[in-house]
Amino acid sequence: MPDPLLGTDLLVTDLLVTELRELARQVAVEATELATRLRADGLDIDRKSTLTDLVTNADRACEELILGRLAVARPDDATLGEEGGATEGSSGVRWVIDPIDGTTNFVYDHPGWACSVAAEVDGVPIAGAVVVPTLGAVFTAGAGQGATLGTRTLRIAEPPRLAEALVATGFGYEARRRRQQGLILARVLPRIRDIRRTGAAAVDLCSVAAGRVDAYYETGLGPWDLAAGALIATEAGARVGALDGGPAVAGDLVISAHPDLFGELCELLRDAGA
Ligand code: LIP
Repeated sequence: MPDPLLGTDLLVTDLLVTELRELARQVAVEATELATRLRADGLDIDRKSTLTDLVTNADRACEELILGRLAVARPDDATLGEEGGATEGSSGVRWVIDPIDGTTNFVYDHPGWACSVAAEVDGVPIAGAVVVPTLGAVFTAGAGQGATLGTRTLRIAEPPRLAEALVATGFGYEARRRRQQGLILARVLPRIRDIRRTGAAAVDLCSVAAGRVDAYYETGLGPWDLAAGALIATEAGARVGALDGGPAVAGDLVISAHPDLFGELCELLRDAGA
């Protein structure tokens, strides 16, 4: 039966969202526990798109663990993982997985790396979890269910003026993109309170949801960086979208802020050349 909300053949019920949200939380927690153990044993480190785009044996092992758990729990679902895990499915649900978001932080034992797991239907995240072990933080959200940090319900506060906003951002791995991002930042920085560069998009989006920053923007994210954190921020009352106000698109400029700050930040980013 088509679902009026998503127009799919899959009926997205609150029961289904609850099941997917808890499964996302469970596998993300397990993956961060595995990552922590593997780091203690010593990592094998490789590079991907550039000299600074790292991937480790822990990234691959955690994605394998998550895919294995999902295959048992929900064998008919599709999957898409950052480290190459992609499988077709027949259920209408696709899992979007970043086994370690913030791999550079993970390699350097720097706080702020996370496991991000989302379940989506027709490209729309309906359940997700972001687990940040170095902060002891477990963020989850379900479509229409709100967002939580542990047992705390998240609801973003009224925003400050843009000039007093604390804004998170990040940078790509490719030199020319980093130069462009730096030029934009140079024009943004004088017009806001300050920036925070965490090094993991999923954590930045959860920081918007938890009021740890007032806004976030970044270009060049993968779908796995975005899926769970965008749902958590949205369910906490933030807006997540593109510079033109449309839906966020992986790879393009993604912006998240309180709805009353979103437009002003987009205008500043346009002025800055984004
Ligand atoms: C990271 C993103 C982050 C970005 C980093 C890096 P990864 O993903 O989550 O927002 O600024 O440069 O791309 O590569 O650690 O999974």
